[in-house]
Amino acid sequence: MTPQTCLLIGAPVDSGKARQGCLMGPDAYRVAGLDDALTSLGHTVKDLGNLAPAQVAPLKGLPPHLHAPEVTIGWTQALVNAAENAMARGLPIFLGGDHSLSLGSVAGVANHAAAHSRPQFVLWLDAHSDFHTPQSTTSGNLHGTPLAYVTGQKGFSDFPEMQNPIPEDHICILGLRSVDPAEREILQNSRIRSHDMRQIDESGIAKPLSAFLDRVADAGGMLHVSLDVDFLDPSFAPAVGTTVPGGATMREAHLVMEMICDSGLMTSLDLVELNPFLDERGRTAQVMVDLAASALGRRVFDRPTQAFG
Ligand code: EXY
Ligand code: MN
Ligand code: MN
Ligand code: MN
Repeated sequence: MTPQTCLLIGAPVDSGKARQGCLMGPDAYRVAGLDDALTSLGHTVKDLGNLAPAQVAPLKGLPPHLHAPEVTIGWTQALVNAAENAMARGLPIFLGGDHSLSLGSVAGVANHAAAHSRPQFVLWLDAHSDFHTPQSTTSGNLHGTPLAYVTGQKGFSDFPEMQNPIPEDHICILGLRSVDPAEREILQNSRIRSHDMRQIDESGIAKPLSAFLDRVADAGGMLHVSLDVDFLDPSFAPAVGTTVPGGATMREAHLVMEMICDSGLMTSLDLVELNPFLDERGRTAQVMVDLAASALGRRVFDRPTQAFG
């Protein structure tokens, strides 16, 4: 793995849902040793501290059931700027915070890619499709909306404009096992490559991932990886508010991250939805640090770099 300048960006976003706790996520990753784990792999690590949301005055006309929309909008503004700036300096790793941080992290990296005439791709590792709009969500939790926002779906008029929407066929979701009816309809009619746990059980996780990484490499693309704790099976990653049984095993997760590393394509990373309040002696934070390190070079044996594309 080519040594990188990894920029740790704390984004203690907790407005994407009602249950609080993700605000403690960034420091949990720091306590779990993310910096040292990456430094020991030969990377230069710069911890840029924690962001704060832009202040947004109460907005009229938003769907009344939305949870704390103005705060999430403020976070989105802060994260778009932070992501654009960070991409010019190295490989940003956004320390969540809940998945609504990805409204801004993905929008920002997409802006940077467009400014450099590079196509942006997104790998979404999640039990959920996060494809609601402010109108379709029944929970009112905006952490269930980032993929709809970044693909330019309608209904986000009060949010910062998604200037460079991600083409649907530039997105691959792995780990799905909880999709709401409103999301399922859109997903089935979209060009997003969605792979649920049944398909992964039937044909393995490497096959769809390898095909997607080939696609990114063929297009000379930049790859944003968004890792939600609930992609993993709750038996060893319980510290998340939206656990869904039947998640990826540690071996499947390691394989995904090591294939990402082999591809050399990852240019930015989200670590989201860790709620340390629900953790047992920090073990979920440790698992996420281990997986982040696996995407950046941690492994038992070096393999001949697999040619992608
Ligand atoms: N689809 C459900 C909702 O919209 O409330 C659950 C969303 C969970 C989102 C977490 C971040 O992945
Ligand atoms: Mn998610
Ligand atoms: Mn999820
Ligand atoms: Mn394209």
